[in-house]
Amino acid sequence: MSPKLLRRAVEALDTFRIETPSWGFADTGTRFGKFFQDAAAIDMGDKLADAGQVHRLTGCCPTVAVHVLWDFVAGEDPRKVVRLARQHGVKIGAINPNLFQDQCYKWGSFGHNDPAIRERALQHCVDSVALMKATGSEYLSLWFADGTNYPGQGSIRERKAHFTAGLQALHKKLGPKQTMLVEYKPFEPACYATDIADWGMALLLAKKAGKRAKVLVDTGHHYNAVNIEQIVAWLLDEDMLGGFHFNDRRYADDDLTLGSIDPYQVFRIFHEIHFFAADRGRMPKIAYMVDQCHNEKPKIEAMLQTVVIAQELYTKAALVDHDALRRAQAKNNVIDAELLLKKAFFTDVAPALAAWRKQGKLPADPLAAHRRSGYERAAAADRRARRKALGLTQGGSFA
Ligand code: PSV
Ligand code: MN
Repeated sequence: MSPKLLRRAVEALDTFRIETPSWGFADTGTRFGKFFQDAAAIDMGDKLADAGQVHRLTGCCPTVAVHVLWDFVAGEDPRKVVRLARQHGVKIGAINPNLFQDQCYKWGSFGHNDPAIRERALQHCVDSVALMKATGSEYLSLWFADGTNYPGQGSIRERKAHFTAGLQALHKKLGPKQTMLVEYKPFEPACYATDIADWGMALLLAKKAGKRAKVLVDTGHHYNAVNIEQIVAWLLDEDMLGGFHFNDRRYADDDLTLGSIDPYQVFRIFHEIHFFAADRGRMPKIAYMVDQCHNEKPKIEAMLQTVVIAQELYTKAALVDHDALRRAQAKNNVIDAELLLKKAFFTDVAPALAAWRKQGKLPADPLAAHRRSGYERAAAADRRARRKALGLTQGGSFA
């Protein structure tokens, strides 16, 4: 790697931060069941300790996304969680309200036909904005499970109107430094019509809600063959890309570790961001977050794998020669244009990562350092004993 490229790669690494999700450290499963892990987090203290371990080893995960109902105890001072995070060397990141778990949401939350339920959902989000203030979080991350299962079940236009009104009302509650992210997903749990099914719907609703609403792209929330980087480029161009939930999938929203199936797609997403930044002379503000379940892999190892591959792919994408790409595009030189992307994708960025880690006094290999540290063994022993004492059978967790 030439010194010039190395510098460029290290600069890219300097600016890249990715948020881990609290729920990625606890036991998760499929709708058919859960397989438990002894070292999985039981409570918020464990989740933050695990997130702290990931940040200590990688140096690029200073914040942790939290899910309101899973991570905060009702009636308890949220600053307790802030202090706990600080103890573990991390901060609270995106606040995720939960509008899908309670029985009242059987027919929807913001899209429900009963105004009382819509009001309740809105109030939960307003309470979540207060949590943002208490925890110093910048992002309110909204995902709605709302939708219908059968044709004719609900008025699609009426539900759209409810969403528009609800998001506008919520937007009014945001402070000047707070952003709300609107996530879309075409399927699950609704089997017929999800209310915010794709990026177009999310974009429209966010635009109608107000200036501080942006779209969140969860890479798993697309049908196979959808060109995600094109969506990213369009959202960037509209100044409407707020953040990502990164994961990989072979079929649907499989929540596999990032880049395990298609690293080139992640590279192409990052390329669109770097290319946009080069054209505009500024890097857009984007919340990079992980949203994964990794049911079979050890939780922290899976998170480390994802974070490291994200760093690698972000760095590779920063190495595309934009001037040469513009020239190739101007001449409709398809082969050279494509080869420029491939060249960057196949560049070995290990020397850049090594230099960046050395400069930050980080371990050269985060996964190996984690394995050597004995953290996993100690966590498993401690959590096994605590589960026993708490009467939690089979490694169950509170999340
Ligand atoms: C829904 O599938 C989703 O992607 C939303 O972001 C939720 O908050 C998260 O997963 C919960 O695991
Ligand atoms: Mn998500």
